[in-house]
Amino acid sequence: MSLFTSLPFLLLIVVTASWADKETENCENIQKTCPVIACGPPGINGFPGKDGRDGAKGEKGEPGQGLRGLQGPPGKMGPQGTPGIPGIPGPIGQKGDPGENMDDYISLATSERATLRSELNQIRNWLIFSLGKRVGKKVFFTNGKKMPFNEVKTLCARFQGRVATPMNAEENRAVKNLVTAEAFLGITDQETEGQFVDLTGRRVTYQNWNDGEPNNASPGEHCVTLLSDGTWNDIACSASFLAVCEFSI
Ligand code: FUC
Ligand code: CA
Repeated sequence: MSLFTSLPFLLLIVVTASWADKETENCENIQKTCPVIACGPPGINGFPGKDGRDGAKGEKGEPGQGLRGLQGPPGKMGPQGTPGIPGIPGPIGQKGDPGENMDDYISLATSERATLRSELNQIRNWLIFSLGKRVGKKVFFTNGKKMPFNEVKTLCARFQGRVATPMNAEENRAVKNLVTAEAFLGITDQETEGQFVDLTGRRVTYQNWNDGEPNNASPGEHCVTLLSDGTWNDIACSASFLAVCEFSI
């Protein structure tokens, strides 16, 4: 039992003893005044009384002498702070390399275009040399196939050309020199018998008929072929002859 907790108990003993002495004294005094009352031995001490009320709070004690505890883990990160004020502008940089001139691009593109045009011309010449005949801005080609007139029209159109239509003796000679068989020309009198027109509907100004032609032999001859000697004959459009196309260059 600590001194603090035993203090009330000791205090009680002292008070009780004091009280017992007073009783004895009183009794002796009474005995002196009253002979009838006899004095007995002092009674035994009573039980300790209840704990007293808590005393006033004491002064704060000195810091303890024990070992300091380990440092705890870091706390959670705090909220983001407000942005700082902008920094001062940096120094002016060094002068950059000179920009590429648009004129350089244009001259390069022009040069490349000229090269491509030259190469294209070369390829075209190879084609004409080996396969075609050229007269001015017109070139004639044949695929060597025979077919009815309408199929020749369709074939030439598919290749962005037209059925060969000689406009003069030179062109007529070019077609004659190209072919080795009778070939359709792009000339007909389908609209009006005897009026031969090209496939745009224009009356032809150059004609080179064989003797006795056109004779519109039965049952009707509304197309035209180039014969092996270069003269022309009117013939049925449903018959099959060589396909020759012309192209503008
Ligand atoms: C002549 C031509 C005809 C046909 C016939 C076989 O009469 O005029 O078009 O070619 O020959
Ligand atoms: Ca004929």
